Amino acid sequence: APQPDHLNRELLYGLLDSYLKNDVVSIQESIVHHVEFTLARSRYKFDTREAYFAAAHSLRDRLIERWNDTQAWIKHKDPKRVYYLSMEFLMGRTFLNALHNLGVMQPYQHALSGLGYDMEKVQQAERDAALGNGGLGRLASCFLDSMATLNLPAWGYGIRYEYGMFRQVVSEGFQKEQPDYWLTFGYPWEIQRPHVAYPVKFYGHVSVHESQDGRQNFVWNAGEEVTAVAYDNPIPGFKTPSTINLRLWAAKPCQEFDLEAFNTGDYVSSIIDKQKAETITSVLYPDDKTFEGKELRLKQQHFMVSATLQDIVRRYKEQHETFDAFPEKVAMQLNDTHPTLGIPELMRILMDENHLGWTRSWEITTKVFSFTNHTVLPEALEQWPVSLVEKLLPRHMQIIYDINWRFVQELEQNHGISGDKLGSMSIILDTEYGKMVRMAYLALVASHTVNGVAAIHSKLIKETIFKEFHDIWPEKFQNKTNGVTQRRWLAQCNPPLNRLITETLGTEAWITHLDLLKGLAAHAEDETFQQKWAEVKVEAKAKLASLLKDLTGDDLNMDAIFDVQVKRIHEYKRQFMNILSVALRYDRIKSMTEKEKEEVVPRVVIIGGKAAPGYDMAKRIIKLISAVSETVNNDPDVGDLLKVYFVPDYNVSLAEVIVPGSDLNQQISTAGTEASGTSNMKFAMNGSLIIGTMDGANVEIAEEIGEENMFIFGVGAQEVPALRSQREYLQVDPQFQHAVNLIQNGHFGWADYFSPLIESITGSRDWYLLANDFESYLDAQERVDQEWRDKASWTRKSILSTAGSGKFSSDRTIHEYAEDIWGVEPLPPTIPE
Ligand code: C3B
Repeated sequence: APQPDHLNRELLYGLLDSYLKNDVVSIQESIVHHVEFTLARSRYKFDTREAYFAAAHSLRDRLIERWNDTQAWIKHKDPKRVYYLSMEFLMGRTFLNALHNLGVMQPYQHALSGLGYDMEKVQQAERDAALGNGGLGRLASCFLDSMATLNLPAWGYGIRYEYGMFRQVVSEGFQKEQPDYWLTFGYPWEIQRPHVAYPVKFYGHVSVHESQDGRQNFVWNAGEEVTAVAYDNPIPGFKTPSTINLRLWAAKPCQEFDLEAFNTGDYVSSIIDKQKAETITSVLYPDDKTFEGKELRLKQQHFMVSATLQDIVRRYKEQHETFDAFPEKVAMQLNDTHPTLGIPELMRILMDENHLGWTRSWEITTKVFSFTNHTVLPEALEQWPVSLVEKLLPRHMQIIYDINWRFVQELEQNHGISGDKLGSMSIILDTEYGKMVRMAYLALVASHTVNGVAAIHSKLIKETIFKEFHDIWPEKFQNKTNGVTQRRWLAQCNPPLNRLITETLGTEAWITHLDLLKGLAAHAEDETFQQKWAEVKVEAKAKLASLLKDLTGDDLNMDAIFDVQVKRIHEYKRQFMNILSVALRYDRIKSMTEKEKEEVVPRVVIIGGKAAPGYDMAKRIIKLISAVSETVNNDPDVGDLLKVYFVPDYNVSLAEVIVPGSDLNQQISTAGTEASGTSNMKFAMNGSLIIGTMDGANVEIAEEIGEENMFIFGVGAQEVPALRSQREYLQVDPQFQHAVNLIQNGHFGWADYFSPLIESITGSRDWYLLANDFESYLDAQERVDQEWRDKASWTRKSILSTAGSGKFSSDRTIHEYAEDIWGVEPLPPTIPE
């Protein structure tokens, strides 16, 4: 880029010598300035959405100055940096989070109300950035918040999808998917960087050239080239000026490549042809844990890691002459296997573009990557056909073969492994449909560390899917129990509880040191405190009730237990078991006398979540929930003793209302199937009691808050394999059979449509063991009702849930990653406030 002839430093520093002011008038000035000059609306007339955009731009200015200084400071200090590579970031809204983290909530509130705008409504004008499916993507976003707050020199890298997670519309009980074009009105939180752009190649062939020193040089002659353009999203830490970066890549047509094509006469077709490049980043794949071997998805993965690695290597080379220090300056975390192509890509960059030999390149590569596994479900494990990888990325396929060849040699020579076992550990799997690349094995071989996401899950991966690897490399395996950011999931989404906790502990230090919540336990028995706690819960319930009123027109019974299960719809998560028990509860109420009904504990059952568009069973489960809801909610015999709602389009912003407003939450996966779960942590923090199995992080939550303060039921993970093999001989519980009969007999209509569901839990087909766990589930539900009758006891448990949730801060998780895996240290920026 052209440089200025003469840089007048003194003048430049003088012009921008301090941070933007955060008094109410300065903020109002900046908002009105953006109304006039950024939005080009009249400052005398702008609506709530325009107020949001102007306020967002004003806040963005404040983020940018912190971002600039943080990045300059990190560059100056040149510490080891960590890069979090993820195909998903489920960010949700940014405005409120940035206000809180920058500590400017109050002045902005006053500034807006002074101008005539209500903060609550302004904030509602923001659309969610939903560039993720569920747990895995939301975890990545919580991690960014923690990395910034802990002052880590960290960046996130991902894709700027133009269509995020689809919008779910439920019509007549059926899920319909609608596109989420979230960028229509622009996204004020991103900064486009047209000059940060890299070519990304696809297809073509590899040629070999002999260099003068007799070395073979591999040259990839690509068949297609697109440009990756950076969009930066500043991520502010809480109570620190540290503002890190989430760099998302968008695909653009490449300008220089193949200019010849333009000169063949068909200029217009050439342009149109190039425009297709943009489709690479157009849409997020909405599959939650089912691997779909689509070529476009593989393109997305390579596109993301190729741009990212070019960026990381360029940044490193700006400050270093050789690659010697690369492993001391760079750590890369692979969020599941989705970015695993980064491994052969780094090898290619080091060998083919920087002329390092295989040995040096491999030594460097294996020191920088680490990888997280998020599921043991076999259908989720990525296996790409060799034929496809070879076609799309011919050079990478060669490198993967080479990696595998050396790995197999090592197994034979150093570990005495041969025969079938060699084949079972090979990165390349031979199947009847041809050869496949097992991405998890590639990631394992090249990473210095692999981790699971909760203690039970980390144990399981060592015993099952990665057993043979654990046998030879036990030291590679670690556990990093997930966490969530208490800033978003408690401090921001539940202001009344935030105030009560701060007032009780006498400090708001818990917002960065969540362990301090255990100080609440001392007040759990205190009646006046219990009273306050219950009032705060009622406030949060009222917000949830008003959301449901808007959706359905119904007024909720505020004395009812608000019983919530919100998460992606999946057979292993067993929403089906939940609705079966609801059907039974309904049937019981129906047969009661008026006198008996007086004893019933009222419930509002709330279920929400999206089904992958191609997941037929999950879609039928949604229809079943809707059918039960329809029958129950319109039955005058039931009144407000039982209501069932399916909340459409469950997303981050809805969760921020639903989680605080719940009394009870369901975490009822078959033991051994849910790697961790993270909503369980959010609910616990907000004083919602868990009914759940000993699965995922529930196990550690029980350790922290006490099993007696939860409603634990069901078989343990160790029993599951044996029970599965005996399914056909199971003596089915009569209540289970009765619930099944109700559905089968058309009590809720649609009997034929539900029959595949019924079949899926019958006899030997019942993979997720609904029949086995049902009796104990009902029993736990009975305990819930009993407990609710004793208000003081329930509230005590609610307090102890929050008090025991300190471990589940993503600050704790990130601290452990930084120490045990990345070897990066906090670098607090010294910026004048
Ligand atoms: C999820 C798992 O299903 C959850 O148990 C876990 O808490 C989160 O990841 C975060 O670790 N997961 C997901 O959302 N998508 C996948 N493809 C695999 C796991």
